[in-house]
Order: sequence, then C-alpha cells, then structure tokens
Amino acid sequence: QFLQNIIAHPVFMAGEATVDFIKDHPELFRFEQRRDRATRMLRFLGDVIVNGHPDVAGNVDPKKELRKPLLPDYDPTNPPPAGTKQKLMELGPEGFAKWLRADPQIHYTDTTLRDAHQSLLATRMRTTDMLKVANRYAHQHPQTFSLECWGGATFDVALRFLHEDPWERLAKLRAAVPNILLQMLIRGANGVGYKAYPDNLTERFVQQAAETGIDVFRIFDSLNWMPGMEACINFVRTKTDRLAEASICYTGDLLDVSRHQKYNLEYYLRLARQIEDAGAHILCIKDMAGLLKPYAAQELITALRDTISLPIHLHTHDTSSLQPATYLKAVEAGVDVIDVALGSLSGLTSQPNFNSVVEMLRGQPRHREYDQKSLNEFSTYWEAVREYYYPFESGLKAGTSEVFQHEIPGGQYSNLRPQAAALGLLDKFETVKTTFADVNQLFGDIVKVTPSSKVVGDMALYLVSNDLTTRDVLEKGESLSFPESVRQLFRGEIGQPEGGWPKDVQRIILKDEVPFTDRPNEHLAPIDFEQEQRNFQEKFETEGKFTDVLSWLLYPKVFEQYWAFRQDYGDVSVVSTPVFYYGLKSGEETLIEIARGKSIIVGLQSIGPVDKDGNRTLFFSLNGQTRNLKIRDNS
Ligand code: 3PY
Ligand code: ZN
Repeated sequence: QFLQNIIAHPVFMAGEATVDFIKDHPELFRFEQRRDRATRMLRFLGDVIVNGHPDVAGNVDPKKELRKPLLPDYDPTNPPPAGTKQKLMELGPEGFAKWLRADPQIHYTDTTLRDAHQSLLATRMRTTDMLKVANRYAHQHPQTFSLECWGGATFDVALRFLHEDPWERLAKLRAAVPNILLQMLIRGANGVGYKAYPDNLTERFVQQAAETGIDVFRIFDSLNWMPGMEACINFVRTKTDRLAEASICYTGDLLDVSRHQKYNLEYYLRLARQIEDAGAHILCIKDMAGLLKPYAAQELITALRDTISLPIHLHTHDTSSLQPATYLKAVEAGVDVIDVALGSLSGLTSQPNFNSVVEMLRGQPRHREYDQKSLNEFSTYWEAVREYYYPFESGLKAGTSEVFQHEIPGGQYSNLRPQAAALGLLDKFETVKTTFADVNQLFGDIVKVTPSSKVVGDMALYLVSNDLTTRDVLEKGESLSFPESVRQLFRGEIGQPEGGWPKDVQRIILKDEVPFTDRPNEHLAPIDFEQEQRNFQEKFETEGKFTDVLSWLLYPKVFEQYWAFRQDYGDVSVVSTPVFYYGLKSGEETLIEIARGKSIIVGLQSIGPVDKDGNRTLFFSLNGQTRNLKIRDNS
C-alpha cells in the first residue's frame, strides 16, 4: 500500500520527487481501507437491493415493467458533420452573433438534456442515458443550434442525488457532440446555486465551464436586475471565446393593461438596450413559467428586433399548452432561435414539442429541415427512458391555464409538489398554488425564477403549513418570524426588484435588520484559490482536480457528501438507470463498465434471510464467479 501511495502521488508522477519526498508527504503513510472497484460497486447494488434507493423510497411500483429503449441506427465511422460549433470557432462570438441575426432560417435549441428533465422529472436524468444517444444526435441533427445540457439545477442535483460529477458529464457530452454548441444556464451572480458567490468564483467557474465544453452561457438574474448579470456577461466576454447570452425573464402579461405599470413593453425594451450595452452577444427572452401569449410575443419580438441588433433567442414552457402558438407568432415576428424538447420529454412544464414545432413551420418560409423520422426515433428512445424516472413525475396530466394565475416556473412546478408532500401539504396543493400568487403580490409583483421563485415558494409553504394568509402577514407579521430565505431576499442578498421592495413588507420581514441595495457580491471576500486548493487537499487527503475544488466551493456540504459516497461506493454513474434506482431481481444480470474498457457482469443469485445482527447475505455472480456480501437491512 505504501508503494502504491508513492506511485500514485502527483508529485512522484510528475517526476518531481526529491530526497525529502517521503519526509515532506506524511499522507503517504495514510493507508486507506480501499475496497476494489468491483466490491464497492457490489456494495452499492446490495444496498439498493436490500434497502431500496432512498431517492425513490415510497414511490416504487414493484409491478412496473421497464422496457429497453430502442436506439436510433447510425454509422459512427466518420466524425459528425460540421455544425454551429465549427461556425463559432470560424467566426468568433461577434461574427457568429451577426451571422445568426442575419440567417433567415429558424434555429432550434434542444433542451432535452437540461430544462426538459428539470421541469418534468425533478432534474434526475443521469449521464449514462444521455451518452447513449449524444453522438447519434450529433450525427443525425447537426443543424441544431445548441443542446442545452448543463447548469440550472443540474449541477446541484447531479452531485446531491445522482452522486455524479457534473464536470465529467459535460466533458463526456462534449466528446460525444463535437459539432453542436453546448449551452448552459447560469443564474448570474448566483452561478449554479441559490445565493450570491464571490465574483472571482463565478469568473473561474465560467472559465472552467468553457474549457470543459460550454459554448453558450445563458445568463439571467432572478429579479431582472442588471448588476446581477453584468459581471457574468463580462467574464464570458473577456475570459472565454464563447457566447454570452443575457436574458430578460418574462413575467406578468404584456397585453394586460391593468398590470402595465411595471412589466410593460418599455420595461422590456429598456432592459434589452441595457443588455446590448453590457456586451451580450445574444438576447434571450426567458419565459420560465410559460406566460408569454402569442400576441404578446408578436408585439415583444417585433419591438425588440426594431430596438436592438442582437439575435433573439426565445425560451418558454408549455405549461398552458399554448406555447407552440407563441412560437408561431414569434417566428413570424423574426425571432432567431426557439427552445424545444424532443417529443416524449416535451409539453406541460417542459418546452414545446420539437418534432411537432418543426412540422408546424413546414411551409413557413423560415422552416429549417429536419429528418422527422429520425427525430421521432430519438423521441421513442426518450419515451422508454422517461419511464425509468417515473417516481419523479409531477402528476400534471394536462396543460393548465392556471399558470397565468399562479405564475409558477416550469422548472419549479415539478419540485414544489414533492416539497409540499414532504410537509404533509399535498391535499392543500391547490392552496399552495394560490398562495404562491398571493405571496408574489405581497412581495410587490416580482420576477419569479430561481432563486427568487424558490423564496416565493418557501413563503407560500410556510404560510400554508401555519394556516396563515398574506393578510395575516400584514396584520400580525411583527410577531411572526419568517423563513431565512425570505429574510435574505428582503435584505438584498439576491438583488433588487424593479421599483424596490414594498417598504411595509420589508420592515415586517426584516424587523430591525438593515437591508442593502448594492451588489451582494460586493460583501463577499474573494476566494484565494491557492489556499482553497491546499484546504481541499487537507480535508479530502488528495490533491483534487480543480473541478472538484470548484464544486466544493460552490456546494461545500453537498460536495462533502458526494465525496464520502464516492469513497464508499465508487463511480455509480456507470450503472444503468433501472439498476441504479430499483436494483436487481434474483436471476437478473447487468453489465457495468467500471473503468474505461473494463466491464463487469454482475448477477443477483439470491438474497439470504436477516441474521441476528440485522444483516442479509447477498449472493452475487461477478464475471461468473460467486461472491457473497453482507448488507445491513435497515427495515
Ligand atoms: C433554473 O435556474 O434552474 C431555471 O431553470 C430557471 O428557469
Ligand atoms: Zn426554463
């Protein structure tokens, strides 16, 4: 073990070991009880088989039959045809933006790998399911503008629930898709988290994301507050050669004159000009709840095209089921790119149906040709894969125009239900939704998107679980103490809303605390990366990849748990999704590639009874040889 430690040590590997090498590196004497990869994997499978996967606990249907997804045919011999990625490399970001704005044909962003599953399946889509089709897609749909595949909630969820390294996901997708732009969603000053981060952390994060594979940074601020986006736009512009796409989050109803005071056309045009002045390459209209109605889209896109010279990218959620009509009007009005998801992961709180929108525009002069049969094959693949994730479905069965009242973002809807369920409020979910709308009014009618939407959700859950209304807040709020996230919002920690906070509500919530109005990031000390790298090494007893250090700085607790899990069980991202969530049945086998080019075949032979110590012995076959393993039964 000592020798192994020496050989694996980064200093030794770099050929930099001196005579003091052993003396200077006490960690060489740390002899971990390292289990081999296969045994760690068996332990993971054993735990799931005996105790179930905690993430689906209580939601598993033992009779559920999962079918094997069909993979579209393809010939991987030659590299995929050149696409937008090559165009960006050829033209650079400014030139690319000009080309995009001038291109008469409509472009599509496929959100299947990010927002679609964030909005339908609580972000649980695993890398292995993406990788099975990523290269096929690169071959068959190279005319796609971009694949949104990273950021938003995927970073946190990958580490927290899937025990996966989000950076590895991105690197693998990049390798599989060398020709289409890869796109991420970044919450401006809040990065891929729920709070403000020091600017230099966002800067390094953006740089690293570009290096690992991101081409389009869709940047937004959850209150449409320009200072929350500006630094991030700048980092993309100055530290990478990729595209800064800054967003205006659409809220309210442009056509509703009674609500016109705040979110009217002038408001959107002013923001668009500011975004252009801030140096963004593309403007995104980010309709996170699906509130942009067809005629509002026509008015907005027409006016935007007349006001700024950036290309315009439109994002929506089909919660109301109206949004293909919005796309039709937006395309007629000159929008450049629209966001869609492959058929079986589209609709409802996800994006409009890619396959169908292509057909909607067939015959329209701006139509872009796609092989419909192939798109449908991808949809068929995802239809079977979606079934793997059935415990995470939101339960919404049909489009609902209720969204125009509650304004809950698509990505939040599929989370709010389980959150309400966890608090025992499922039977009051209707009240939770109406209270969400009431809280929005109480807060002064704000833009609601992560993290501001989460705070509105927290407040709604708090009120409903305490049998309170927003009127109670105004009448007896002085004696109530509110969730910490609500206090943070009113303190100014995620930025400033249009028109400021309602003063009376702010006082009720903050009591004696003094709010601030400058950038929350200004209050945060910059990160000393060299020191943090040393801290990482000390804490985790390994030098650590820089991407691990970044993940740790962004999500310290989550990363520590992820790391501990990885030490115990190894890299479980390579397990197929049905086995990951539901384990193996007796007699069942699975093939797992535990390292590049090294696969094991694991079969479950039988499960023994619980012994006097509360353990069960599991009999596995590992590459044809019997291996038994004791697993604690927690039931
Ligand atoms: C996110 O921030 O994750 C979103 O999807 C916002 O719409
Ligand atoms: Zn979205």
